Amino acid sequence: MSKIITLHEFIMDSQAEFPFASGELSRLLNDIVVASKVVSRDVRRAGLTEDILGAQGEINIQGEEQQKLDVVADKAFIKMFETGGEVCGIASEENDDFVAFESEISKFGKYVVLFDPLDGSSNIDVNVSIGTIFSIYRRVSEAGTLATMKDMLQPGNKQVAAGYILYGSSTMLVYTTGHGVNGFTLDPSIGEYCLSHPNMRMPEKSRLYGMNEGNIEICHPGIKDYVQYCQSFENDFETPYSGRYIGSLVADFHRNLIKGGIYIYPKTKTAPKGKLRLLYECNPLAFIAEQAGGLAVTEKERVLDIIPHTLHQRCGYITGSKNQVEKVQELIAKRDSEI
Ligand code: AHM
Ligand code: MG
Repeated sequence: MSKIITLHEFIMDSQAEFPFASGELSRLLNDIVVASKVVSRDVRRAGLTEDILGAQGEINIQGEEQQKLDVVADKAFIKMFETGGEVCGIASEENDDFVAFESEISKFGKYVVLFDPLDGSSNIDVNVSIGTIFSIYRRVSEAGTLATMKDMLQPGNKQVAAGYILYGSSTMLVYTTGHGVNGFTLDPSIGEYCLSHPNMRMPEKSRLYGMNEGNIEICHPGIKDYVQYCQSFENDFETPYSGRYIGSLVADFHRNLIKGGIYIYPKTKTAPKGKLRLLYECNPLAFIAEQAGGLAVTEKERVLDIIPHTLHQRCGYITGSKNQVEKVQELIAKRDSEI
C-alpha cells in the first residue's frame, strides 16, 4: 500500500522548491485549507439547515442576489486571512471594495489574496457542485503599510499561487504554485486532504465542449462556427462531440482538467464585457490550465497577460485543452473582420 500524503505534508515538502522561502506562503496555503474545511462542512449541511440555505435578501456589487452561503464562505476565508498574518489585504467577489487589514502583523504580510468564496452559488438550491477560487500575489506596496489597489490590480502572470476547492461528490482542493498542478481529496473520516491527483495534466484534445448555448446568436460568430464544427462530422474526430455544461465554473473546469474539453463564456450582446470576473475567476483558473498544459484566452488574447484596471473587471473566457482552444481561436480570427 502506498503512503498517504496529506496536503499539509505536501505543502511543507514543496517549500523546498522556493529558494529562500520563509514559510509564509506555506502558512497561507494552510490557512486556505482550514477555511475550506469550514466551508465544505457548511456546504454539506446546506440542505439540512434552513438558516443557511436560501437567499440572503441582499444584492451584491455584481447586481446578484447573495446566498447565505456566499456570505458564510466569504466571512470564513476573510477571517482566516485577517488573523493569519501572511496577507495584507484581500479582494472578493462578494465585496464592493478591497479590504486592507489594519493590524500591525497584517501590514507586514507579504501577500494579497483575490478570491471568489463560492462560485456557482445559484446552484446551491439544486444540489449542484460549487466551488471556491483563489489567487495569490506578492504585494507591490511597501511592507508595513496598508495594502493598496495596486496590490490587487496585477496581471495574472504575476500570480505566485492559485487554486480552487470543488464541493462536489467529494471535496477536492487543486492548486499550483507554478510547478505543475496537484489535486487533493478531503477524506472526511480523518478530516485531511490527501494527494489523489498528482501532477495533473489536461489532455491536449477531447470530444467535449461546453458553453451556455443560449448565447450562441449573441456572441462572436467564430464561436458559433466552432460549436457547429463540434457538432458536425467534419471535425478532427469525424463524429459529433458531446456537449457538457454544468453552469458552475469550477465543476466545468475540473471536468475539463481531468477529461479534456473546452469551456467557453464569451462576450455577448447582453454582457458586452463578458460575464466572468478576471481577477478571481479567470486568472486563477488560467494559471492552473496553463500549468496543466492547457490554455486560457479571451476572444483575442492570453488571459494571464491582461492588465486589470478595475477590481471586478470582466472578460470573455475560453479555457481548456490546448488543441480545442487553438481551434476556436483560429475560427474567431477568420470572422473577426465582421465584428
Ligand atoms: P457567479 O460568480 O455569480 O456564481 O457566476 C459565475 C457562474 C459560473 O460558475 C458559471 O460558469 C456561469 O456563471 C454560468 O453562467 P450562465 O448561467 O449564464 O450559464
Ligand atoms: Mg463567481
